Amino acid sequence: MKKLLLSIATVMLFTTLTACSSDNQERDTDRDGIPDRVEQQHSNASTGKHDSSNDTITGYPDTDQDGIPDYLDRDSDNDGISDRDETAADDNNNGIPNYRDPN
Ligand SMILES: [Ca+2]
Ligand SMILES: [Ca+2]
Ligand SMILES: [Ca+2]
Ligand SMILES: [Ca+2]
Repeated sequence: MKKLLLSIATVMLFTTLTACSSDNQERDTDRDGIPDRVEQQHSNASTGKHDSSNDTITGYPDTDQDGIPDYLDRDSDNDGISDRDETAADDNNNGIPNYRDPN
């Protein structure tokens, strides 16, 4: 429950911060270099790996299921490497962008 409240607080904080931003075109709330519009989309649906429980409070993908959606999570796959360093490229061509692919 604490975790959920923390997540809600985080989302509210970011929502407030982004509301002050005038750049709605290429918003990057967590400033990891990957636009929100990319992180808010589910990856290749056929993998079925992302947000399979669909229980995130925002409905956005939460790859590591820590309660923080990818677009607010600086390490979306929780492999210890920041999204900024991993980027949205797909080095191993498995249909999952690097920032969501802990392998
Ligand atoms: Ca981002
Ligand atoms: Ca997460
Ligand atoms: Ca992220
Ligand atoms: Ca990562």
